[in-house]
Amino acid sequence: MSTVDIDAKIPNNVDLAGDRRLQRALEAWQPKFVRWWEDLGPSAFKRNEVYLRTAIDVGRDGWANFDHVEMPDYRWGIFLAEQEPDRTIAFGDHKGEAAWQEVPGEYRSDLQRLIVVQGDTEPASVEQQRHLSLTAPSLYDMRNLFQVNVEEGRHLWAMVYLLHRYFGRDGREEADEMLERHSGDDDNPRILGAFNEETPDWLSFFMFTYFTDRDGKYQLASLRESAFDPLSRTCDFMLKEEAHHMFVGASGVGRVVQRTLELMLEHDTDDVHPYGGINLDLLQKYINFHFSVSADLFGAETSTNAANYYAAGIKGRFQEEKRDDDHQLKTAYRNVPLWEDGQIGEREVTQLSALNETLRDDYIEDCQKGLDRWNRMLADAGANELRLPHTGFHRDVGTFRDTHVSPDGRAISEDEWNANVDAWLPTADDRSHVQSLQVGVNEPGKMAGWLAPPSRGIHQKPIDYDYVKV
Ligand code: BYC
Ligand code: FE
Ligand code: FE
Repeated sequence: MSTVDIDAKIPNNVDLAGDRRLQRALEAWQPKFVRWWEDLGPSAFKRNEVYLRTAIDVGRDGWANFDHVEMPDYRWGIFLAEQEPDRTIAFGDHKGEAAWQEVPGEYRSDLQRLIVVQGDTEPASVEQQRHLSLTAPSLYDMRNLFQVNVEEGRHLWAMVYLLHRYFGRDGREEADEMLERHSGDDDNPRILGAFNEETPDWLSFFMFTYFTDRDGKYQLASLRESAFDPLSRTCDFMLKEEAHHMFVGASGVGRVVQRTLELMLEHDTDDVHPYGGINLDLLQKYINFHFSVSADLFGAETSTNAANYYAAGIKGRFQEEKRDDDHQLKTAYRNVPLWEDGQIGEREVTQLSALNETLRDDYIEDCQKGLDRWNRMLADAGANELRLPHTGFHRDVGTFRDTHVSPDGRAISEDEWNANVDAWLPTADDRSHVQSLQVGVNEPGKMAGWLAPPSRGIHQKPIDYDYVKV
């Protein structure tokens, strides 16, 4: 059992006190993080008391504490899941060997790169969401936003710990650069595309937590399989926190669907914009946008990077150990989409080279579950269903880059694209309608008119609890 040092300057269960050099280095990074949070973290309600969950342990019974805290006093800590004794590598060329407690020299740069890419997304999302507290649809929602933000901050700590502990001077430099790149910055942007988009309103926030945090879930689950045990253990624990981020997205979009249906019924119309609601076709456009941008995060359909990571044992598949195959994938095949001569086709490749596509498939299946739930509400009301667009739609990475594919999966001409794009992706008018609904509602229990209240509160508290003391 690792012991938790909860009162340390940096709460941790990695025995920081036993490694003075590392402790000093991380304590020197801490004020830079705090300054970054002050400058680019939440821009309003910065010092209000928020009812937050704080990770304090990793055990099965009770890993979190709920209490009102001012966010700058949140205890960002370093927590790795318990070490599994005698853990062996589940896949790749080193399958069956003992998991690594240190970084093998030959995989050092690949591992560092994966950790940097993962780490970079965490503060990026906080930057993207920094102004949303001004327009929270309720105190319940504002609290959820802040919960997501502080935990993304902790996820940055998780990666920075690995960089400092295992990657020496290069790692320390990378840790500093995490706070120097900024979302949307022309000169020094975040690494992955979706993390440079804006999250300007709460509908975007719910879509982001539904679709983009879900990429996080799938990437973390693949990294949890890693032969590099400290990475595996840190991702394992991050996934616990991640579940709430998924919930915020799924329940948030669900509440919008519910409210839209109420308004449609009440006013006997599909056009609820005059009544302060969000039309289903606008919701569909937001889904099209956020799904396609998030699908890009999985990389190209075939990838030598991904094949190398897998063969090396540093990044596996979703639920690697539950799969019934050789866990090498060099002689197993699958089809991947291929754009060829203006048509959507397929080609057969080794599963090893198609790992990004396989993870994207798993992700898409998971995305569909929320739509199925929302569609049950819509079907009950006799309304049209919401759909995930075809994977080729509006893609910027992989075979569909620079092509035109309709949401229903037809290869189309540029003219057809231009004639329809306003019906498929949010327009400036759509965004300004959503913007017009963004009003901060800061009275306990009160909700903005464009979404339904949640079905229950957080941690058994009532919906009208003072989740943020204003
Ligand atoms: N934007 O070989 P390919 C989260 C680059 S989200 C820009 O297919 P690979 C969170 C790629 O780097 C989870 N560039 O790529 C969510 C490569 O460049 P080089 C984040 C892109 O390496 C919400 C080239 O294109 N974690 O936690 O197989 C809130 C060829 O591509 C993009 C991870 O991503 C893009 N979208 O796969 C908070 C896990 N896609 O080598 C947090 C770690 C590809 O030619 N990262 N490129 O220069 C990885 O596993 C891989 O880096 C990727 C890319 C899956 C992202
Ligand atoms: Fe995260
Ligand atoms: Fe997240």
